[in-house]
Amino acid sequence: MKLLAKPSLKRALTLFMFVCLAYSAYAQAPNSATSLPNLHPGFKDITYTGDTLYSIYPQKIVGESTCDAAARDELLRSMGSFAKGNSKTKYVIGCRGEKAVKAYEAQIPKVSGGYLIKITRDKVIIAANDAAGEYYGVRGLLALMKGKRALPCCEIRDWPSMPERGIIEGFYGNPYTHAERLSMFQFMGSYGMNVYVYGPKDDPYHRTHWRDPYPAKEASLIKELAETARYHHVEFVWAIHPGLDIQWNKADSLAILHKLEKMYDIGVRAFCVFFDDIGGEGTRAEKQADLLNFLHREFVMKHQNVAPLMMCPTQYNKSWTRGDYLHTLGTRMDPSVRIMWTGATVVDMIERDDMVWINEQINRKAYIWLNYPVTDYCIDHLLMGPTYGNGLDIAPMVSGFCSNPMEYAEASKISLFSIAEYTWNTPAYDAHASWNRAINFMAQTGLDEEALRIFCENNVDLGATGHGLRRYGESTDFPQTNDEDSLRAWFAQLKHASQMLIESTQAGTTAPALSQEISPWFEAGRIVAERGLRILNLRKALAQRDSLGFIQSYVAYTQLTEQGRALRSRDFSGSIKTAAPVVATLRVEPWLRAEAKRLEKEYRQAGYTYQLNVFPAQLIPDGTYFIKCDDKYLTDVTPQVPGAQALFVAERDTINPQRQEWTIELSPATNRYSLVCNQNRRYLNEVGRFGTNPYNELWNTYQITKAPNSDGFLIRNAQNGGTAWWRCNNEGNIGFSQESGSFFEIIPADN
Ligand code: LOG
Repeated sequence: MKLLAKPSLKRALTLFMFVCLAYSAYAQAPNSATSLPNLHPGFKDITYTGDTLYSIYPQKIVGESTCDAAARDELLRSMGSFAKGNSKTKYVIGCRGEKAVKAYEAQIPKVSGGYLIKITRDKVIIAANDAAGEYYGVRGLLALMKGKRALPCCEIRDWPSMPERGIIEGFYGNPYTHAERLSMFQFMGSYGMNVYVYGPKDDPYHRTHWRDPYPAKEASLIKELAETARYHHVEFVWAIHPGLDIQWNKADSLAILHKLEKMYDIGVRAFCVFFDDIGGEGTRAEKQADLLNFLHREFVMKHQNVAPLMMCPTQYNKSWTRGDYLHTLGTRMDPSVRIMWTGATVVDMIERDDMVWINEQINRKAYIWLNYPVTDYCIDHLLMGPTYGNGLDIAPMVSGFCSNPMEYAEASKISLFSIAEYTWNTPAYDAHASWNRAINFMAQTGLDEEALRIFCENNVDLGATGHGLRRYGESTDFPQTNDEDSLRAWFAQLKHASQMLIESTQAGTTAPALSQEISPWFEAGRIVAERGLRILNLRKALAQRDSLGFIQSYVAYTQLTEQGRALRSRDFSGSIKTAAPVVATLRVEPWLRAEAKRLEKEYRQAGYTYQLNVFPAQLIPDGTYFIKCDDKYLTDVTPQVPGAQALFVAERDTINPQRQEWTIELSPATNRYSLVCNQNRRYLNEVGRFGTNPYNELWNTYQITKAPNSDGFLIRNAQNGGTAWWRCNNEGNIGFSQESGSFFEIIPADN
């Protein structure tokens, strides 16, 4: 921000008084329109001249009939909120090449969507690079006007950092509804996003039944989507996913061509072909490239106004790349075809090095498919935390950047808002500041902003998943200390915030779309808070030697925990995925479980016998055990070797007995058992090896159940390694079977 005039002292004083006066005029704006957007995403370049425009109301709009329709509608709609008075202010709005803005042409940013706003004491000029620029210019102007009755005279130049910015509806699960999509386009337009890739995995006409045309009703909805998107300057890209069963023959090439023709007929003008998450024949690079070339030649080139094609490759992230697949695409496929890319892994943030690598492989700028805040692989979580980790220097290296969101369209807008800011003004992006603005934006749906902030703070991490992404900044102010008062205050605050959110949902003051999506998580937040308060009561009761009070709080705690486990989201009939909402899982939930367990232990150790039956029955009490199969002992035979396998051996090790002694404990985090060898306290992981990674409860805890008709036990992997049963073979190796497991003896070692 720079000041143009360099005034003398006298002029400076006058200017100062002026600014004060003007400021008070901006500050008090009784009739400001609440529909005006926030100043977003922050202008790239603004220069103040020191003057003020006092009458915002347009006496005349030059270009009103020729300018972009959405730009005109926005402008006219919001003008009602400004005093008409005897305003003489003239507005001019136009595009490069038009007479009305000829004088400003040199200053218009030469980028699609770019614009110049010039405010003088009696004029407001929007001179844009193109129709999209007119629209964004109007949105920028309205943001500047928000809450004001006068405007500082200035010159603004603004343009997007990335050419294509948007959303890819590309998740597994319940696709968005028609209304959600329409609302999304409006949101996107407002915040400068211009691409919507339509590829919901569970739309049958996109994937499993890609050859079939949409029935008339669905087709008419898509027609409306394409039209509405266009009005908001959003390109509606329709994607087809033929890879599950495509045959590389003429008939299937034509089937795709015909489907695209049908979509063209209802108004779609941009297309994408997905080959993600498939195996077999469909994965062949040269065939995929030839198909895209065929569509480019026979479809794109033969129609007017069809955008260059896009495709999502099978090897869409670095960790999956093998052989010369990408090289084949990059050299064989027409250079106009954009190639999508999710980064170093499936779910990852994108940095400069990633872009350097991929762009070199594919001979073009990759089109980013960001798998955030999508939660189809961790559906119990909401991702409402700050969107951070993407490079601030990658804009020149991408051909586009789209975010794959959660199946909760409204809740996704916390992150999408930040993606919009990031893609519009990449170098200036500030994840935390943007997150705060996003919360402010969402609170306008009728939620208390501070309560919403607390809620979002506790819905940040997604837990351990096969994809590995973590978001560690969750519940950051949860007390590290054991201090009773601060813990109580923390849980009380979460309870209060959750209750406020629940109440505004019940009172119907919140936008129903949002509250329907996330109210089960509001409830989950309330339950976490209540459980925390009960834990503190347990502590107190124990300190006061009040066994009755202890048991009462314990029962209440258990009931609340069960209520929490019973919560469901999206469990309507026909729902593709149903979630069991969880909140604050990174730090608070493990703390609660560990405390409940610790307090139970203390209660028992203190010698109380009153109502021990309220505690969860544990099949194998925490302790040290031998684990035997076919009379052989599970043994750490190579304690020095990282990643070594544990083996079943026939002999007792009398020199290092602890190599056969296992500490078995029920993990409070997962409710499954961990197996730790007493030799050097290494955890056994799900492939029967001693991991060198730090403790990861999903990899290192097991279900142990009683084997039917036997004294033995079955051991079963829990998650990342699949759900296989342990099965030991004749050599004493741990193997895995989906069908049935071996029987294991688990014998206390201290008897
Ligand atoms: C799918 C996507 C899914 C996402 C996250 C791509 C290119 N494809 O692993 O549909 O939403 O991961 O689960 C994917 O990302 N496959």
